[in-house]
Amino acid sequence: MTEQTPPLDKYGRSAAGLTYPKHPTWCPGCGNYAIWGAIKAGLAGVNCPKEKIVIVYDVGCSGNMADFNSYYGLHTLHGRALPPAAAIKLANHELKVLVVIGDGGCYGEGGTHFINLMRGNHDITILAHNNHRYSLTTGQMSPTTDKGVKTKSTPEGVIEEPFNPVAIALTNHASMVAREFAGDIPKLAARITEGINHTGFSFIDVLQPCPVFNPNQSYEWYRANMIKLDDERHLAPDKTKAWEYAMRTDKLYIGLFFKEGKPAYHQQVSELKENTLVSRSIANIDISPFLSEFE
Ligand SMILES: Cc1ncc(C[n+]2csc(CCOP(=O)(O)OP(=O)(O)O)c2C)c(N)n1
Ligand code: SF4
Repeated sequence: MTEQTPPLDKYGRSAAGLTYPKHPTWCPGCGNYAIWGAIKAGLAGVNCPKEKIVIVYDVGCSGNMADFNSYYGLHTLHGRALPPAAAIKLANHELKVLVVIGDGGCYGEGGTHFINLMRGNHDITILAHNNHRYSLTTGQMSPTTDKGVKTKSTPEGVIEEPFNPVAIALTNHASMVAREFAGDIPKLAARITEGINHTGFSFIDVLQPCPVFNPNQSYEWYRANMIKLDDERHLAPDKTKAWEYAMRTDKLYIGLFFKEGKPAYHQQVSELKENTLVSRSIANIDISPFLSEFE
């Protein structure tokens, strides 16, 4: 979709206060640039008209991508991107729905949504930008920050054990589970395409450098500490091997951990078998009996 630029003042601002042209506001070296590129490439690889794709953004540095994409989208509250994403899919199951969310929003504030939507195999794709920090709010610990790490909010080091997103996703029946690295754009783009094309809950935990608030986990650090999984070995519906690699702490394993075919949530709702909810007329629905209950 081509976006029309409105009349601008001498500072490049529109009457609505928006600045044009719109450039990313991320810090130099931020992993979000690479993930942004991978999303654009990955969605271009999906065999679906652009207007049938919706991106739901959480709040965070990652979610600020809402300002730079020309897809239909919804910028939600922190930790709350997943329920509207599932609702959009149920309202119009002809749409492809991608969620852009940080590790804080997905595994912290939105952790219960994450766990429970997986159980229903809702047909949405989750891209969790995992920089191991709450970065928009200047670098507090997040659920994935390693034990002992000193951050702004943990001056004596993190006390908790880290949240294990891949193991949690495997345990809670996600039908596609992967971890990828922001530093490999072609691989990440291909995984995003695969996730969107997969029918059911597809989850991609993306290792994302944040050079400002997590300088130790740099692009170089990740390259030295990652091992690529052999995709074919993990396509079997037997989860035992996937769990084994998800639980290992010697290295960070990346690639496809698990994938299985099973009906998605909307495919099991009889009401949705014929057509989409949005295609139905509401002209003759009388809601006054329901409203009268509140009088
Ligand atoms: C319910 C709620 N809690 C906290 C905040 C404040 N807040 C906004 S963004 C943010 C951190 C975002 O971290 P993350 O989700 O990891 O995304 P990142 O900025 O790292 O991409 C926080 C704590 C909020 N807006 N709403
Ligand atoms: S604070 Fe970190 S995550 Fe946020 S834009 Fe800067 S480098 Fe990226």
